[in-house]
Amino acid sequence: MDKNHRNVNHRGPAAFTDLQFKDPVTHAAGKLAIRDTIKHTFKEMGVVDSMRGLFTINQQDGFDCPSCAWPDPEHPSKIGEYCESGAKALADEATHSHIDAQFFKKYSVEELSNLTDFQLNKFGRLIEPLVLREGSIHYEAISWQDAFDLIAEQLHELDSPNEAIFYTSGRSSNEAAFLYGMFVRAYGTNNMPDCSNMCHESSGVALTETVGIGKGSTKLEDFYEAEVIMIAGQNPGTNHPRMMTALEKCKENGGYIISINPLEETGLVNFKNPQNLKGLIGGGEDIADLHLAVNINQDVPLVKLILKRLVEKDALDQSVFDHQFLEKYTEGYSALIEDLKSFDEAQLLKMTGVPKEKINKAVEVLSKKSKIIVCWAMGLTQHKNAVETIREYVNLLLLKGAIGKPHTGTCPIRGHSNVQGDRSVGIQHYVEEDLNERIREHMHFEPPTEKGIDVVESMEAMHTGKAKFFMALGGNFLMAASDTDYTATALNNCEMTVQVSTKLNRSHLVTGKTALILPTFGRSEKDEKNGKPRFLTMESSMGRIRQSKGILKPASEKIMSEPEIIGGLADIYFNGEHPVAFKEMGEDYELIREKIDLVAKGFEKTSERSKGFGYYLPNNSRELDFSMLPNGKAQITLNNLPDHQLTTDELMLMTIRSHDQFNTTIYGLDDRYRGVYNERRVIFMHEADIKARNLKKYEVVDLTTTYDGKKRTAHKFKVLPYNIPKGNAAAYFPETNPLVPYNHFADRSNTPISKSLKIRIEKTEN
Ligand SMILES: Nc1nc2c(c(=O)[nH]1)N[C@H]1C(S)=C(S)[C@@H](COP(=O)(O)OP(=O)(O)OC[C@H]3O[C@@H](n4cnc5c(=O)[nH]c(N)nc54)[C@H](O)[C@@H]3O)O[C@H]1N2
Ligand SMILES: Nc1nc2c(c(=O)[nH]1)N[C@H]1C(S)=C(S)[C@@H](COP(=O)(O)OP(=O)(O)OC[C@H]3O[C@@H](n4cnc5c(=O)[nH]c(N)nc54)[C@H](O)[C@@H]3O)O[C@H]1N2
Ligand SMILES: [Mo]
Repeated sequence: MDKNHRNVNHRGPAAFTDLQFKDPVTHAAGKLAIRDTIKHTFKEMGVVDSMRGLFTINQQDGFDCPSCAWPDPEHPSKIGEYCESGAKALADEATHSHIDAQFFKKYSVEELSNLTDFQLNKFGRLIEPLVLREGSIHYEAISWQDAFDLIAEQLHELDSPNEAIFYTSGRSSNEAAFLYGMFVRAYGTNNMPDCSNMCHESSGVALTETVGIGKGSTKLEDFYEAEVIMIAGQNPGTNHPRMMTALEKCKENGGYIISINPLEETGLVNFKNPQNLKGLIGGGEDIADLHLAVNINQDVPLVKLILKRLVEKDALDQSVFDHQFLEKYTEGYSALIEDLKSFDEAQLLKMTGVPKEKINKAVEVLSKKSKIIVCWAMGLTQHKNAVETIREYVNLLLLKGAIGKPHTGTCPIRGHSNVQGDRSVGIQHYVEEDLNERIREHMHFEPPTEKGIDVVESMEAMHTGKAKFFMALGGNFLMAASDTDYTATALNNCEMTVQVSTKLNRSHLVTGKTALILPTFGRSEKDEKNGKPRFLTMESSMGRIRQSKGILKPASEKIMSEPEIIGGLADIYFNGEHPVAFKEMGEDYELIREKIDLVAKGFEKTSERSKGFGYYLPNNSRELDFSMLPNGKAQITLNNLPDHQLTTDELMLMTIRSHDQFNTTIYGLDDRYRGVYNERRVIFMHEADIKARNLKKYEVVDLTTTYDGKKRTAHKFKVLPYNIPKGNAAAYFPETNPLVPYNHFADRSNTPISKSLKIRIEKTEN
């Protein structure tokens, strides 16, 4: 029973679904991907909508793929610029299954909470506004007007605007995010936690400190002729499949690809491009020329070792590093060279777990090449020392002069399709005085100047009762955030929780006293007002702004677009009396874009310039302008080694994504590339670690973590022997989130330590 007297199962059932485990697939994509794509979309959306949808994704006049943030090429493939993931995301949002108030009359939130996340998502699209009233266990229909009134009333009742929290997930458009950010500030708080706090926040912090901008510097074209691409802590075959085409082009041009990952992820090992004939009928090719199977969170020692060896080589004839570049654009070089001397090679090598010959090979390649790109994702960002880890990779790029020149650079691969755009238009919990100044000047109100709170701080604020209202523009906060039990209590403590959503998820079931669901359009849907089509804009992972126009019939006439929801709510909250014309802006996105151009940095003539494939936002690191940094120079940094002090019975666990999920949305139960079928409750372990614990393949175990003396348990996982370095383990998120302590996160970026959890394995009774 929760605080609100509802008997809701906030973790969902720990039930098995009949595992089958085969050899991992060695060929990513290819025919199987096409078969899976077609099967899935036809089933959910019917043949006609599927074909229309798939051929419009990422095309000039179409909609931006709702899946990942990989940028679109200027000459998209005529047979479709989408991948299996994008097609699944489309099928998931454009599904013909719908749920309305009748459905919730039949099923209480208590009953629904005993279903898995996979089952919840399967019910389909939310198609009318709903309210869960205090004391009730059934959602019921509510009009938009009454919903807005109820929320506005609650917001007026709070003692301070800082008792409210406004979360954003990265699928919103620039227009929705901008209007939301303005409403939240006009209301009076900077409490804008964002999914990027759990995602690439560490990249933002590390890059801002070293090169003066929290975004990457590469453009898509840079990939094609790069000499070396390092892919660290990222699984592109599953999570950014369209990146594979760019990697393939790089290889065709003679590029060398190094993967740095505890797992030999399929796709990096062998890839068949379904978008060309060779991929369909040929054998595919190895994308990674060299795989460094690093131990979890031992990237700093790995890069240090590589740097030490490069320093030795450079000392011979000064040909390895770009000394002119170092002199002109950077500071901290001598200090780094001095600092590197203090690390012992043998110790570094041992920490990495990588065979010496492989490191030699990496050093040899890197010593001779200068057009280098480093790509990374969650494998680097979700550790205690994530910021330092990314800074260490930046050191390598700076020493090689591999930034701000063609075919070089930093490339944090973003997750959600518009997570970067949301930030660019003002979703942030921290205060930037120049942004506030532009808000005063162009929006004509006084924005709050007190720093707001991020995701982990929000969890704590709700848990301790400091915050009482939670609203989410998309996402699934309960399942995405760390420490599921703690987060559930935090949400239960709220007076009101409000979710602007497309699909049902557990955050609709684990709520405050009163809860609202405000259903909204998906990206693929035609967004019209008075018969006139409207478009939205997004920013790709590489900083390009483009238009997105849906084409499919909306799921219901009762849903509203995100900007309209925000505009409508703000209008009612302010009783139509605010210098920002919220309602009009929510209905006419041109009005929003006019303001974005004035208020958000780098945006200009967006309505016009975002046509086709749009325009790039300015990026100082691309231009080698480091004037905002100390002494106007890019910063070479000194970083410490990680220190986990694992005991002999502990393993290091990373919580990763399967092939059939998009974050907390579970599309299916297979992880085809890793050979796992029909089950998610598995733990990948090294044979020796299984043996050492007297366990057997498929044996059922509990996973536990103990931080600050508090033991946390995630129940029932089947043991799978896997090709993973000894001492390391992997299991899927979000089933493992109850293990992540809410108060352990990356230094300075506050990103939960979801990729390096010290766990113990306990045998279960059954
Ligand atoms: N289909 C699909 N696409 C997605 C998503 C999805 O869930 N499904 N999610 C989207 C989002 S929001 C994001 S942020 C991205 C996530 O994209 P990824 O970051 O690729 O996702 P993860 O599954 O978390 O994978 C992390 C990878 O890092 C490796 N790794 C873990 N720890 C370490 C380490 O310490 N060092 C190194 N070198 N490697 C490590 C893991 O083995 C794994 O291959 O994908 C986006 N795209
Ligand atoms: N242990 C562990 N935890 C993690 C991670 C990890 O690797 N390990 N990864 C973290 C990362 S990288 C991220 S980004 C977060 C993700 O955190 P979130 O962004 O909060 O979660 P999602 O699962 O992407 O959100 C899915 C929900 O968004 C809603 N939705 C989908 N499309 C739309 C839309 O167009 N508009 C609106 N309004 N709603 C929509 C649907 O209702 C759907 O159920 O999770 C983080 N949590
Ligand atoms: Mo993410």
